Order: sequence, then C-alpha cells, then structure tokens
Amino acid sequence: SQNRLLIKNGKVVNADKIADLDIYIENGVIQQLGRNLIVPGGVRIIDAGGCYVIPGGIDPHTHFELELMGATTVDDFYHGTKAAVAGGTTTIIDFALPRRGQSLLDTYKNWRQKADEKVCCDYALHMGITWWSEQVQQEMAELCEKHGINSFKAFMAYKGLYQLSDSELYDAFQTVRNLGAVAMVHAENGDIIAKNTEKLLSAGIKGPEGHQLSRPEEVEAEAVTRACTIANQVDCPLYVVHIMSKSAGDAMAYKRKELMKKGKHCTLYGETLAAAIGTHGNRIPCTWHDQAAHVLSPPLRPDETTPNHLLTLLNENALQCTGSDNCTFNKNQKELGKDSFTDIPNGVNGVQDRLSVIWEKGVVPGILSPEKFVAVTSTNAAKIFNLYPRKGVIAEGSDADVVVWNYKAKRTISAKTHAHACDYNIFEGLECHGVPEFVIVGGRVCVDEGNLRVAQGHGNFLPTPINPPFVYEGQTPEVEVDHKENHQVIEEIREQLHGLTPNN
Ligand code: DUC
Ligand code: ZN
Ligand code: ZN
Ligand code: ZN
Repeated sequence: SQNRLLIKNGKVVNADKIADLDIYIENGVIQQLGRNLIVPGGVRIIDAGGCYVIPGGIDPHTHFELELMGATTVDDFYHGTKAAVAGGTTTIIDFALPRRGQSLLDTYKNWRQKADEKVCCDYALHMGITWWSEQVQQEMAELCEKHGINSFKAFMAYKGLYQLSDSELYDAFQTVRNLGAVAMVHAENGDIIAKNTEKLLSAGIKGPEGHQLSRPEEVEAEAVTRACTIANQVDCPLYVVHIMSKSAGDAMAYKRKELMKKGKHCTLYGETLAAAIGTHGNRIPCTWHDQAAHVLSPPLRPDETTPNHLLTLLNENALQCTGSDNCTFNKNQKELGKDSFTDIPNGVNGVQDRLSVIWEKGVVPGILSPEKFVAVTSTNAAKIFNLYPRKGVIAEGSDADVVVWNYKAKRTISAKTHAHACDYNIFEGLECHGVPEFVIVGGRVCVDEGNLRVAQGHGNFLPTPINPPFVYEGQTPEVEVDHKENHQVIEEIREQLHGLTPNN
C-alpha cells in the first residue's frame, strides 16, 4: 500500500557513517534498517542501487511570503516547500518577522496561517526580535513554553527598521539564555553601512554595485565578533546566520576556538548559504537585472576564493550549517531599486538547489565527505534546533524523510525548469552532479524517478523544544546529543502539542 515502502540496495549516508542498508518505512516512520529485512507483501520497492540514500535536507533559513522593502516574496509556503522537496529538502525553518511594535504572538499566528494550508513538507519557525520591550520579553517566554519556538533572531543591521543596539542585544540574548532557547543574529554593522551608503549616494553611485561597496567584509566580520562577545557575556548559545565572507567565517572560527580553549561548552554556531558557495559577487559585466537578482544582505563577495574558504570552514566544523536564505523577488519587484541600490528588495533563491550546489562545489572536488555533506545540509541543523533524531538522520523511529541521491547523474540548474515561483535563478547554467531521484516526505514519494508530485498542506508545523541538549564539552569537534533522551523529549512534545504524527 501507499504507506509502506522498502528502499533497497542503497548506501545509507548519515553524518557519522556510511552503511549498506535497506530501509523499511511504514506510516511515515522508518521502522527497520538492515539487509534482507522481512517485510509484509505488496510493499512498494524502490531500487536505490548505485545511489546514496541520505536524510532529507533541512533548510534552517527561508523567507516565504515575506513582506520586505515594499515587496512580498513570490515563493509562498506552497511554491517554497515545493521547490524545497524538488531539490531534496524535506524540512524548512522559516523566520516569522514582526514589524517594529507588532506583537510576536500575532506574528506567530499570522505565520501559521500563511503556512499550514500550503506546506508540502514539515516546517518549524524562528521568531524575529525586530524591536525590544517588556512585551517582547514576555511574548518570547510564551512562544517558548506554549508554542514550540526555541530560536530567536536579532538584527545588527537594517538601521531604523529591525536593528537592535548592543545593550538591547545583551538583554535579548540574556532573555533567550534564561529561556533555554537559541539566539540567532544577522551580523553586519548597520551604523557603518548607513554612513557608507550616504557617502556612495552623494557621490552618485546608485546602481546595484553600490550595495556591495556599502557593506564590505570587515563590516560583517566585526559584527560576528561583537555578537559572539555579547552572547559570551550572558552565556547564551548563538547561531550566526548567513556568513558570507572569508573574514566573517574566520571571525567565527576564532571566537569558537577562544571559547573552547577556556574549556567551555562551545555553543557558538555559524551558517553559510548556498548563494555564497555557488556564486560570487564579481559581476561587473552583467546586466542591471542580473546584478539586482544577486543582491542580498550580507552581499556576495567579489573575492572568488570565498566559496572554497567557506567550504573548508564547514569541513573543519568552524561553521556547522548551510541554509538558502530563500527570499525571492521577481525582476519587476527588483526594479523598485532602479533609482537607488538601497531600494532593491534583498534576497535570492536557493531552497531548491542548495543540496546540488553544496554537493557539486563541496563533495565533487573532495573538500567535504558525503558524511560531512549530510551533517552540514541536515543533521547539524536538526541538532541545533532540537529536531533531532526525529529529523536529520536515517534511524529507526525517525520520520521517513529520505532522499535517493543519484550522485552519478547530472542536471543543469535553470529558471526554465525550477519549481520556484520566481523568474530567475542565481545559479543559472550551473551543471551539478547529484540528482534527487526519489524524495520521500513523511513516507510519501514526492519525487518519483525525478517526477515531482507534492501534496499541498501535507506538511506539519514542528514545535521545537527548549533546553536544547546539544551543548558539548571542550574540544569535541562535532555537535553531539544524547540520542535517547532527546528522542523522548521530542516524543512528548509531539503528543502534547501536535497530536500523533505522521498524518498520512
Ligand atoms: N537578507 C536578505 O538578503 N533577505 C532577507 C533578509 C536578510 O537578512
Ligand atoms: Zn539576515
Ligand atoms: Zn534571512
Ligand atoms: Zn531514536
């Protein structure tokens, strides 16, 4: 029947090892692993011979149906999760972002409304701390305790819109710490960016190239260092989103080493983006639209050695995760910035192509092993945001989010064939090894021999528990958790907040 599936003859890749295992799936959950499994008759068999079988990707950074800079992203929760699934990502974590002064609880409800009916895969939410007050502090506690949100993102840039001062960051991180949650930060120095922007505009530089010039590497690196310093003062776990430059990556590595030398738990984490690995900012001969399409914050760097540097940091566990920051605006929306780069809506695609890009740039040239690939595209995010081992691993009892990854096949990325709603693709023309031939989402075959057949509304909201048990001692290089203990926590949350899953 539809609910039973046997994936045979594949090589199962988890973050810690590769093993020859068949996978038996029933009711959306992995029931058995091994060769020569005894399974009921009439089970659909998928032959994964010659392929890797990997845990579905987790994209910890998306912006679906977000209103930003006067435009709303064209990938809503349907198109966004459809694109995710098409590329082998089976869980996304989106940012619920309140406007200044807006209630966090209202924002949470609004995001559930936007997402629940539309998602084709499971999703969780981070909450933005876009302003600071007593009310925000109280609502953070309620979100943690009643709604299963364990991560809160603050901004050091977007001055006058979202930016918090250092003392507000200190208070916000302390609140997060006391709740047992994880702080997140957009690390760029917003004050310096505002000054540089004024100077560029008055010098008549108004085109997209001004975006990158206004926010150079050290402006990002300084903010990474400052964010880690503030987090350390209040002993708060911190996840730095979208690290885009060599300098910022090195700053992250340095702050982590410093903390580990003191023999402390190291709970500083860094994420880089598919965009930073698969493209570069050296786009001078391009058309206005091509340049505008590549505008995101922090910007792509002209230094063409950036992708390999970031990949090396991922391999060394100086960075732990890769996201997409999928935040897609169409060409006509990007044109809001025709007269000034400051008005180009910030954002790029990536939720569909992240796995292919990281595979092509990381695994094919031998910088990342297949196991490390799984760690940085899935497992580490599951551990940091407390979705592990329900997500992020192929194990008995885990959700059946599984990808048959044909690493010998090739595909060429193009806006003509992608599942996004947007009319360009920043990776246009990139030929990638690694094709998700089958993508199984909660036991349902949603990519079937390459054919996409998603089920709108069939994903669930994933409440994420607080007190993340991911802290680890001293020099230990990997993110570790107590598998059994965390499994139990997640089971309890599942029952309390969610009724019994899976729902198919
Ligand atoms: N950066 C972007 O490019 N888009 C969304 C928000 C952000 O921080
Ligand atoms: Zn950001
Ligand atoms: Zn973002
Ligand atoms: Zn388990």
